[in-house]
Amino acid sequence: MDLKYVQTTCPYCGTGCSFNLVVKDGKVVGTQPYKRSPVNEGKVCPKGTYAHEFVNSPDRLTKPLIKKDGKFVEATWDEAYDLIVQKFKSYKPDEFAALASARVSNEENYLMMKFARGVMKSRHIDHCARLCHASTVAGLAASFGSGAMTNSIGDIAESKCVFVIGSNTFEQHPLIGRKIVQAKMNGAKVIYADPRYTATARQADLYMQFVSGTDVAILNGLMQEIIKNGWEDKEFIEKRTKDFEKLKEVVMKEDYSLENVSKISGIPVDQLKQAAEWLGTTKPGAILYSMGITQHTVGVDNVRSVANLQMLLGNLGKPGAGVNALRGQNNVQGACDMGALPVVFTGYQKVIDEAAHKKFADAWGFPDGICEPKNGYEVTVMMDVLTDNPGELKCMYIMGENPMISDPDINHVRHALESLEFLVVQDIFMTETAELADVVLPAACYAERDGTQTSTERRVQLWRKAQNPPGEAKEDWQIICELAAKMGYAAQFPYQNVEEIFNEIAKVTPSYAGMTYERLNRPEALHWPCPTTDHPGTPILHRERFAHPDGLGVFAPIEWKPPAEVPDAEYPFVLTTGRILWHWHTGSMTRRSATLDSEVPTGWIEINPEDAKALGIKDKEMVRASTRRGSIDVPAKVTKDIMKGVMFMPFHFVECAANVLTNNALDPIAKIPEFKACAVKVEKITEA
Ligand SMILES: Nc1nc2c(c(=O)[nH]1)N[C@H]1C(S)=C(S)[C@@H](COP(=O)(O)OP(=O)(O)OC[C@H]3O[C@@H](n4cnc5c(=O)[nH]c(N)nc54)[C@H](O)[C@@H]3O)O[C@H]1N2
Ligand SMILES: Nc1nc2c(c(=O)[nH]1)N[C@H]1C(S)=C(S)[C@@H](COP(=O)(O)OP(=O)(O)OC[C@H]3O[C@@H](n4cnc5c(=O)[nH]c(N)nc54)[C@H](O)[C@@H]3O)O[C@H]1N2
Ligand code: SF4
Ligand SMILES: [Mo]
Repeated sequence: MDLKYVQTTCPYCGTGCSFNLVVKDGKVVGTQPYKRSPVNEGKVCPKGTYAHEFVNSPDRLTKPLIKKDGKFVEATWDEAYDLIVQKFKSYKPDEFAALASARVSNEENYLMMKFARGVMKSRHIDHCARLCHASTVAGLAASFGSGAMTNSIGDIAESKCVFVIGSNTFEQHPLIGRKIVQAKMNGAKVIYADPRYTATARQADLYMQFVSGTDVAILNGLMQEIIKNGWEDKEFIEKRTKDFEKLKEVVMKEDYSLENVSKISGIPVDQLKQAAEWLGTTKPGAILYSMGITQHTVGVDNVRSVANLQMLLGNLGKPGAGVNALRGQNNVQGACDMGALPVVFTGYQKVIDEAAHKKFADAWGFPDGICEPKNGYEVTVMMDVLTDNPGELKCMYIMGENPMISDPDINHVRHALESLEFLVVQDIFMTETAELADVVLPAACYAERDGTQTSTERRVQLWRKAQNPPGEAKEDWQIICELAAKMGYAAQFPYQNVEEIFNEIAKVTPSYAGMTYERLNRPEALHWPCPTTDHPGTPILHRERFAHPDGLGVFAPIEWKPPAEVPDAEYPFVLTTGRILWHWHTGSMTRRSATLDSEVPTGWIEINPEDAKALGIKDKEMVRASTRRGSIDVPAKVTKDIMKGVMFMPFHFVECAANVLTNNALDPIAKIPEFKACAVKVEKITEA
């Protein structure tokens, strides 16, 4: 049999595993281990194993679609482009907004950013990092001067004390979970804090269960105990940081005594004591965190508290240590690096910085200039502007995002998107968001193109084309280039292939400046910053100094604040939401993957047995869950894994969509919504 093997990088999570795609008769038919990847050494999780299954789904979009009289009709590319160009040209710059995508390559995110700012001259570009690690990007930049994961994945195995908080690593980053096991086998202590007893909790030496939304209190309490025992790293604090006294003033308050923290969080005092002792006396220690920390109205506060703890312990700039913010999507790190954010160009060069603005305007050479040097709207703010300030935003171009399932308060999102005059959605499937579009453009998927993506550990790796796209679908970068040309900017988008785009990125982005496709084409690829073509890349950040101009890390005094919405008589429980091993976000890919879908065919709400008993609810019974935003019917899962008073829902399933319920209250700095805590009630469904 004639089989071809094409090595590529996994299109799901930010771990950045590699595998081979098996190609038969020009079609992808399977995956096979690629053993030389230093990230996953030939292992993959179930999503990687079945990453071929959605590729040739009969549901793939194959032709452009134009909505006529409320129905989609097939169109030629020229018809679709002509309509889009006519509409796009009719709007003022800031009436247009673009959403880039953590699912597509660096090259494509860069082009979308250039399209929004250069062709449309709009300030408004963002993507799903807003819903994800926006708190990290802002919080770590304030503490360390750089908003990225500080250490590398392999390095976690070197740690002597691994503290995982608000990350269900074994389900959401399984091949990073493997490094926690390796650390454990090397004698490390593993501490885990999460409102749910998850797959990750099973691996922990100490598991602390607590009420969602109490992280700052817990972290402050741990810091107080560490300082009381003299376990802080005095030399590190003295030489490498500033504002320690300000931190001390807050964390040493009686409010954060272990007794008080125990009352707020529900964690027994002896467990907090044990955690503080291990953290304080077992070095080096690594912290791993993800959405449990970031998705709050106090997301930035949470992140800064994590940074405070690691600076206090001197756990930065060395192997086995670090603040490891586990980035979610395959290329969310890259989409941020490429400037698909409303405040920065590539490499976090600020839009409002005149020199940076001039640099990009000059490099791109648009004869009629680019967007103003002003910050644009975040995706969550775009939705609010659409509903609250009609007529300000009129047109959106969404590439590879599905906000109708993934954004908070879906009824609000529907209202927002329906109030647009013109919406273009570019996806690989007809999603709930695409249903609302005026024009839908069919894109190629990861297996159908070359390009680069940047994993959570800042490792820039190659995708390699294994088959042709279905029907008339095109690669995202080609679509953007063709549209730009039709808009009159062919000269600014002259690329023949993705490598040429990458070379332009390297020219304007200091942290990618030393990278070329040739250098990336090896199993270990390169970690940014990689400033020159002879630079080996940087697996560990902040070794000698932090990225602030004075080189110092900054402690922040943070007080605990409760979530925006807390339980009351009407909505007596805390609802938290998240993911499961077998599914991916809005399900567009995993629910079209026969194996993954058959493992877990629908959603549920987790309820503690005591709460279920009080509500008269039995396991697997359909119940009605309601918040101030809406109501859904969903099967109950009665389980001791969830704490009394708290309920959990995965958000992958359209038929019981958690985001009908969630609160779109935002962190004031990061503008991330509070997916991880709102107030809910659950009732038995009584037949009318
Ligand atoms: N299988 C799978 N893997 C994925 C994804 C997926 O959809 N499916 N998505 C990817 C993406 S984009 C991301 S961002 C990552 C996310 O990865 P994770 O952050 O690990 O995933 P979540 O399930 O959102 O949340 C993690 C944990 O936070 C806990 N939690 C809830 N409330 C709180 C709280 O108040 N404080 C704390 N400390 N914890 C709390 C939840 O119980 C949950 O176990 O996963 C990536 N990997
Ligand atoms: N309640 C709740 N809601 C959440 C979260 C939570 O924890 N709780 N987490 C949030 C987080 S962290 C995230 S990252 C977001 C994710 O939110 P989204 O990014 O909206 O979710 P995805 O399902 O990953 O959507 C990606 C879209 O890209 C499409 N796609 C895939 N590959 C390609 C491609 O190559 N080209 C194009 N053009 N399209 C492609 C897919 O079909 C899909 O429609 O969800 C957020 N929403
Ligand atoms: S851990 Fe993440 S990158 Fe690795 S195979 Fe699984 S989904 Fe893909
Ligand atoms: Mo995410």
